[in-house]
Amino acid sequence: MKIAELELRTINLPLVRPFRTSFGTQTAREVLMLKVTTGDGVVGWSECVALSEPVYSPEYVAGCLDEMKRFFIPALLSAPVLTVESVAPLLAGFLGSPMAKATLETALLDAQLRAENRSLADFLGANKSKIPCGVSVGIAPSIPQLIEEVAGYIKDGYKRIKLKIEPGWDIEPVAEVRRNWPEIPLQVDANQAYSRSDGPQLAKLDQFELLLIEQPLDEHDILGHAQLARQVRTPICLDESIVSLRAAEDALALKATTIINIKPGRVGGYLEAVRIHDLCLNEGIPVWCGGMIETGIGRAANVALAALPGFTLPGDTSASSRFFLRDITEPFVMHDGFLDVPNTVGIGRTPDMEFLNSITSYKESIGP
Ligand code: NPG
Repeated sequence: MKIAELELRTINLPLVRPFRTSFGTQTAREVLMLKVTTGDGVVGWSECVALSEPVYSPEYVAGCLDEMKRFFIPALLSAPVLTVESVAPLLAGFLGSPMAKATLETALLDAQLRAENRSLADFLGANKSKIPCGVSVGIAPSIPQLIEEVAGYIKDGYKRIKLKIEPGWDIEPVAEVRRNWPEIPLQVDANQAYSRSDGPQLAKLDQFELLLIEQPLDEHDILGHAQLARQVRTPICLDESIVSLRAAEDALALKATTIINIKPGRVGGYLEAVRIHDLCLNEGIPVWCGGMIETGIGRAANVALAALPGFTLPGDTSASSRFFLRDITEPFVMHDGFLDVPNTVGIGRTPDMEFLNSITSYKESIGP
């Protein structure tokens, strides 16, 4: 594949309601978007899942933009042969930055699949035409407000609720949600907010029959998660810690996790995401697809991934309306708690250019 042009842009989309987690409150989503045009004139799109600030992971929008322009794009443009499979090896000498690297690989993948007239779902090995949806619920200003928000999502049809927790906002909100909905599949996400000594506190969650506790401890604390897993009955699920296939292998071997949240951006792209899926399928480890408040571009690709056979738990693959009044693509609309897996070419979505241009804060084209 030859690249004729790469276009980078940042956009700003307001959220329908503030989204509070243990790492801060998001009121709008700044997204770094990439459009690639091949020598044959085929266009591919992707988005970078990094946030504006390095609070979820070390990556952030302006940093990703700089690395892409300074190092990654020149390396790809000067490669004698460029394929989707060669992106990761070509960039391997630059350390870290899986989200920026995934952005480049995914736009090329979209373009390549469009050229081959093939869908991403088919390419990845999906075996479902629709996927059940979960929803992630932020830390609320009060318990009654939390219950009201959750009630809305249950009415919308969501099949699983994930509550964000942190020290001081854990047992009580979980107990209240469980009391109101005794049967709903429920899980919690701490985004690294607890420490090794919090085992007894987290064990109090066992009474609520949760599906899992996600990333309670620091992303580097694999040993701590393994120790915690012996103190709580609820399964531990790692998110931030799983940055590669190797990280997944290590965490499983050390019994630090028994369920894995797969986010393609966090692991360097869809090819690595499928490798982690395959490993987990082989080892009988359930996986689910995480979300990073993606627009329809990133969501489309995640929905295709979530249709692979090992994704046996509902993901954070909510409808466009969960976060946005207006999405930049044809919106993802839930029917009876399910989203249809795109089955047209590439990722199956393209941006509405007029709307995209109207929310663009920066744009730059780079050619060979
Ligand atoms: O449904 O897109 C979604 C959001 C799900 O809670 C969610 N994501 O820690 O997993 C997370 C969290 C997140 C959001 C992380 C934005 C990073 C950025």
